[in-house]
Amino acid sequence: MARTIEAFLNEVAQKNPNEPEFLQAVEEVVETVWEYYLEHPEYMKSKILERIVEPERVIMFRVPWMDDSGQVQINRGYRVEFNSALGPYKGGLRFHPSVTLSALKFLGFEQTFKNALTTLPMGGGKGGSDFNTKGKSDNEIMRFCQSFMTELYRHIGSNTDVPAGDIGVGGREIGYLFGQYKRIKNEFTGVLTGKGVDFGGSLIRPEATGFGAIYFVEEMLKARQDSIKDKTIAISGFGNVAWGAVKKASERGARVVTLSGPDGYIYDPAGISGDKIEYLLKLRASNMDVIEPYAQKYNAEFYPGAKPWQQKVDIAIPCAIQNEMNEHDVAQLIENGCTLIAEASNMGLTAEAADLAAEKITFAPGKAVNAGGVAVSGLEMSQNSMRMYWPANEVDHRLHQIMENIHHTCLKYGKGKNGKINYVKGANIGGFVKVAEAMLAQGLV
Ligand code: 2IT
Repeated sequence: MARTIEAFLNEVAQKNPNEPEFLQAVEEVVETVWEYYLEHPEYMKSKILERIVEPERVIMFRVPWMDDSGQVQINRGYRVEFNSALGPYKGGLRFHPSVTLSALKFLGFEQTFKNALTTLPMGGGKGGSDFNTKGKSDNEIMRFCQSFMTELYRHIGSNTDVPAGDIGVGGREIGYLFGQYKRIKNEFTGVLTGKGVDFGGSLIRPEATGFGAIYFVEEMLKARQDSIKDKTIAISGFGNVAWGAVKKASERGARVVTLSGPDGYIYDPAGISGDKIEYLLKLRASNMDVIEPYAQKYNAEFYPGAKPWQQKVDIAIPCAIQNEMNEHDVAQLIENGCTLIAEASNMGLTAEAADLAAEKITFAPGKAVNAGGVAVSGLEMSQNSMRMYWPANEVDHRLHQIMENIHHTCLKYGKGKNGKINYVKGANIGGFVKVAEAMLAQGLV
């Protein structure tokens, strides 16, 4: 058995070459739970940590499809079934050119602890493809989704593995994936979440990740006798997470002044509210993956090739993709007076950036901040099992309670003697304990 954390991490690094994102995620978790691990000989004896970093199953497959000009295209599909100690594998599908085995292993690993934090019965998994939705027609996206599901269907099921959306996979893609699953299996079941509300989807699921992130930020502010009202916020991305976060933040009286895309970012000092928020949905549906049209339409400033972290704001909420904020960005935000960073993207901060933010200001990690999305997916699974729908206010109320609860868990395991809350430690230990206890009880499997 590895005796030191260095030896343990070295072994993981050797076993998983060329997987930098996965190792980054493992290091962050192991560094914060190591002490707790050493204090629990029963975990060590059963090699819980050694087992928890090994996915239960990895599926990789070919996804052939034909584009509109009749050319054959080949992508790679994946499903990483990471951990089923707490329930069926659960986590999104990401369609993005940056998708690799390393990226999906990091996401599946994070998902395991995030799902544990929600307290709902869900294991951890993640999947997707290096398919780039940018510039694709609706028909091409449909054919791709059908081909992807033609292989994936045999590995998933409402009690086995329940995928959902992530970057590049929204309501439209989930609809096509669901249709193909239903056709092949001749079964109408809750095998995917994020479905349209007419065929089993939950109200509030599209809003859930962003709403949950703002509910969590409100808890963080409350813990220091502050509130979100009148705060200026920088947000990155313009997809589903950013949309929900802007919507809830503006409803709560905060002013969101930035959004970003791969082309740069927009600065809208008047604040993004009302019609401007719904315009994001149109931008997303266009498949162009650019934010510049927002600046033209609403007369905002556009900064090509730059990141929104150069603006002066009170709060920053990265909502785009992993490692989108580095330590220079964090230093600049702090210099401009920012006092809180909440990661709504999964591992949105580099390891150095996260360390700096946690040391100097208030920082909370993605697995706590963005857990609202998968939490409402869990509620969608419950509604599907019961074959009924809950009204929006009921789902929203449950989401709010879950986010408050996750904040409590962070306090329980992360509050230091000096009163400072280490949210990374709190979230990691909180999630780890739940998964570890279940694994211990289920024997050597
Ligand atoms: O990263 C995430 O938590 C998600 N993409 C949502 C996963 C889900 O199953 O709803």
